[in-house]
Amino acid sequence: MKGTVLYDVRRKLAGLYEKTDGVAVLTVDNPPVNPLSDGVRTGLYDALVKAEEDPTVIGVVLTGNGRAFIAGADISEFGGNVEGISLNEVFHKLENCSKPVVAALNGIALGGGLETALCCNYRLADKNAFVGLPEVNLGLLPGGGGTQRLPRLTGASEALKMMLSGSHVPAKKALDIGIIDKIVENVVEDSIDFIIHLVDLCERMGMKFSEMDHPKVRDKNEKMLEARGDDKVLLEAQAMAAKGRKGQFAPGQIIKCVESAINLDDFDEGLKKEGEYFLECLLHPQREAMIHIFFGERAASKISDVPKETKTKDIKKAGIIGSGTMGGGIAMCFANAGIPVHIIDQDQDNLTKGISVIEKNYEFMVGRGKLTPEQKDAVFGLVTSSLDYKDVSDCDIVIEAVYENLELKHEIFKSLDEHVKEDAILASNTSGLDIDSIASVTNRPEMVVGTHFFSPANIMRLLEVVRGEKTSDETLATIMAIGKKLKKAAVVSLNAPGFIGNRMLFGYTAQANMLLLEGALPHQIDQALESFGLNMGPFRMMDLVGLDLGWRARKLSGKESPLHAKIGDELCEQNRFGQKSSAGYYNYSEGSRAPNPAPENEATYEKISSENGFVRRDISDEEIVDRCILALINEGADILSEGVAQRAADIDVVYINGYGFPIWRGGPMHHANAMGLDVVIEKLEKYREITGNDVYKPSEMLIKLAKNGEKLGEAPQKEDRKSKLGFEMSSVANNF
Ligand code: 3H9
Repeated sequence: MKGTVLYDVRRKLAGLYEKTDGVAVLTVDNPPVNPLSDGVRTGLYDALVKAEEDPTVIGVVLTGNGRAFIAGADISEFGGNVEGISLNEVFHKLENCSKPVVAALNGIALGGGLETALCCNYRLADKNAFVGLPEVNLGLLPGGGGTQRLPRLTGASEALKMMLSGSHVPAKKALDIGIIDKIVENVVEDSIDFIIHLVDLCERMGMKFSEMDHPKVRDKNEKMLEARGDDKVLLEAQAMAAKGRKGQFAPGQIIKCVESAINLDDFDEGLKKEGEYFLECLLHPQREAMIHIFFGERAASKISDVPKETKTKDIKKAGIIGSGTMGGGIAMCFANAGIPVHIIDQDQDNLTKGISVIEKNYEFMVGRGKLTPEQKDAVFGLVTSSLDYKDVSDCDIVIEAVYENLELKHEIFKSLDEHVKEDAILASNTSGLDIDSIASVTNRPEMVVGTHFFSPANIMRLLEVVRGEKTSDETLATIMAIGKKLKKAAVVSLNAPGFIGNRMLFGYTAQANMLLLEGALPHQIDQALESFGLNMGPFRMMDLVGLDLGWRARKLSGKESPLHAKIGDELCEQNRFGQKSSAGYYNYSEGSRAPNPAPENEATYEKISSENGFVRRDISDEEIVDRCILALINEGADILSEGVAQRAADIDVVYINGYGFPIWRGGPMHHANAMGLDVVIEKLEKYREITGNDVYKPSEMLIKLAKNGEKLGEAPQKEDRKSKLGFEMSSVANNF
């Protein structure tokens, strides 16, 4: 029988433990994932004292209730006053327990959870358990001894890879690299037996059990001594951090900790160093920004006016219309989540091509060791295809992913409504068309929704969920649940032009283009914004997307180019469409995506500037960053005040996961809060005066919040959150 230590976050429940065959079994129970909240720490500490004091207890088994062993420190406690017993006091008690302690890893063991296990003498795991030190994703380092203990088990190189990537390591691999001792069938029972077996062993050897030595990770020095004097591992780690975690503070701190583990003779000195470096992370603004996104992503899945208990549909099979880049990528998302998916195209050649791209993507993953050939066969086997709409009739959701043409989408949705079973959801991957108009051609508008995936859909995490006027709660709740299953960061937007992301992007790229017109050059603007932390500057991005999209749309409509689009349109007249024509704002060599300067464009810039009355001037990097980022913030504030986004953090989640905004700045809205809204307004006014551009007219919401000393947070409550917001049919993307 399993014993229990019951502690919840609010310390409502008293601690207790139970004994089985002389073994104290302590079960952490802090649902849903057992973080080490104040009450858990106190409970664990008290239970260890009790087990030590009880002469009938021979050893301790520590496990977790539910799907987690322990998911780490309680993230919500960071940045506040931590009460009660500290984690490191608990770890000290655990490591120095006078009786052997076995960590019975029943499930998730992350961060402080794995660090807890590393303080135990033995680690047994269920085959489905996984471990990891993902603190880096929160702007932190493993501050419970993880940076000192993990390298002692795995070696510095493997430990650094784990800590810098924050990856989850499955039990089998954890066994192979030395983190756990054994994978077992019934983790708690087998851990109890393990202790009893140790007693037997002692008896057979004529030894007293109380005198038996049990291994401690802190004493394993061989791997640290081996690494001493060899800088290669640390240099590799620095290169890894520079590549994958550009601009982040915590990775460098992690490397310094491991350097201490390698070079210091005294384990406790290493722990002390870790404590100092951890504190620096804790106090760093990046920690607050990244934790804001951790909770922001989880909050985004909760829709304020959709009851928590809304029932969701079970999605057993998905259909995709269109086998192009988006359709193929979306199909992969479903297959990767283990959901069978059927793709329809109207053209056999397109379909064959699309399916072979999917297969190649999976083969590429096999080549990189991300999938075994068997796994590839299994996952690719979930993808089927045909030319007939009848073949998606049994799907629970069908997602249309064809090019952006409203008439075509109307036709497709009419067909889907006819062929697909009555209770299935019909979704459109539109990036800017009116979902209500699409829904209106069906007999089930309440089951129509926008699911805007980002390219490449199998890699990008953002899923913008567009809520139509009639979209039902059940449809929305189902899409949010499926988003989680597909491992997406799903965010709800009302059906309004540009939704959340593209509307903000429009203001941002327009300002980058204005800066070009006023005198800055594309590479200067790109470099300034990339130094700020964006993955890719706006001109590299526009070259990647293609300058011709907006230009063609404007030509078709006979509209004159707006000021900000004049230079781009002129480049298109010269057949400079971006990467696709090897020339745009930059030049590209055959087969390469690396941008090279294009000095031949400068005469065009001069000409267009002067034709439009601009005297080109030197523009500082500070002005570039300020103007582009302020345009994002101001538009974001309007989006929030209109209720298009539910909360400021949703906008941050969109911009980080879909548009390459640096996570360590917490997104544009968090960045605005961190700057101070009064400073934001001051700067907006300043640039409004310099440019005469109303883009910088501070949003009413910003003014109001700043006046009250408040921050961007929840959208104001609206009586009808679903109300339609004047939808212009032109896609915002056409305005680039
Ligand atoms: C650390 O350990 C520092 C130490 O080294 C040193 C200190 C000195 N705390 O994600 P889900 C909540 S840093 C508090 O939807 P899933 C989460 O907010 C920590 N709350 O489930 C959500 O709440 P709600 C290192 C937490 O199954 C609910 O649990 N550890 C924590 O998709 C369900 O979460 C990590 O970074 C926490 N530690 O994924 C692990 N974890 O329902 C962070 C979760 O109100 N956690 N919650 O929205 C995760 O990666 C995922 O949550 C996990 C489960 C994989 C565990």
